[in-house]
Amino acid sequence: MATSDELRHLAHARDLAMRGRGRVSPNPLVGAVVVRDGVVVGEGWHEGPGTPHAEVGALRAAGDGARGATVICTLEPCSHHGRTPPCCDALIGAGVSRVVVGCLDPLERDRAGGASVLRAAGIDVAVAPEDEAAVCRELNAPFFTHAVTGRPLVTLKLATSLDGKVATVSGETRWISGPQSRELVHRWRADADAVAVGIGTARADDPVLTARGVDGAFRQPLRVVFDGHARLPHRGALIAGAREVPVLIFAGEAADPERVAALRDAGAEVVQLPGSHAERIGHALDDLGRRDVQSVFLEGGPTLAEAFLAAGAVDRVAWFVAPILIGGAGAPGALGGTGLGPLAGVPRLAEMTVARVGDDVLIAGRLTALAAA
Ligand code: AOF
Ligand code: ZN
Repeated sequence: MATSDELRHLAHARDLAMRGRGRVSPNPLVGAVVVRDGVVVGEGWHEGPGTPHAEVGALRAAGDGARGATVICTLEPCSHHGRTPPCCDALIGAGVSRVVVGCLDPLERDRAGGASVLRAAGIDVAVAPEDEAAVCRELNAPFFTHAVTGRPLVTLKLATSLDGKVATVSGETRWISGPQSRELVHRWRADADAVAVGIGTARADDPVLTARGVDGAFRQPLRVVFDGHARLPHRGALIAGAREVPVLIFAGEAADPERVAALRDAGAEVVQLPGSHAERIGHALDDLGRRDVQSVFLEGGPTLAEAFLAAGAVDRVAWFVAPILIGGAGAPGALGGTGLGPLAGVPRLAEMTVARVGDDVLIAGRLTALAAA
């Protein structure tokens, strides 16, 4: 059993883990503290692939203070040689007497198992209670989703007027949500491994899809366009910067070979996928998962958003509602397509949260009973 003091240190270790935000993928965000006689003698967090793990950083900071101490870490210590040596060896070598683990690592199931290795070495190991473990897993929701399913976690972001529109009748889209919401969206882009849009939005808005105005170091997300017929304009903002921030286009097999070749010449990667629109979404997520893309931030438009929902491919929704009324039967709503089925079967948000962001309202939640399930 972890003590209440240890759980307090675990919360601090989660804060430390967040210092790696936006740059650790495909590794998890991890924080660790070394505590001796109730006093923190070392702190560590993971900075990114190839750099020391959080536990090793904390042990180094503690030096001799680690002998006989308790180490509290947000994720089960690793037992394997990856890009860096096993943390278990480091913990055993440092002579720690107790390790409190925030949550188990799904990847350790195929390894020796960090908790068992430590126990076998005579170290007392406690795993945090389920409610705390859930908070630790949430810190790395994309890492967990990818580890378990091989696919990225997909978050659908939408911004609509109060009457559910994403554009006026004349096609104006800028801006529906307010500046604070847009700032938050840039933070989320920086956190994501990939940002995706459909060809309709790419053509209508000519978006850049990079993260801008975000504090601290982060990596730009891969920019993904679902473009069945390879119609992305060569002179658009996405292609203009494709040699600096990569652009990946998912097209259908029937896309015009000349257009595909021209997009490749312009610096984009084009992957042609077989099957229907819905099947291609599944193939694209498999492809992204194989590239270690653990999170996709899906920014619309209405056709792609509905297709993802219809394919059961959305894990989370973040919906900004701005206090404006657009009106007009011809003004597009947030979701296009042919609809998500009878009311009894439509997707519904679970674990919903509602927050005020500037003048907007942000409704977020998880999708459980998916339409295609
Ligand atoms: C991290 N940082 O602080 C911890 C991790 O290739 P490697 O050696 O960096 O190993 C990566 C794996 O190690 C990762 O997938 C996770 O299972 C485990 N723990 N990883 O990057 C850390 N503690
Ligand atoms: Zn490790």
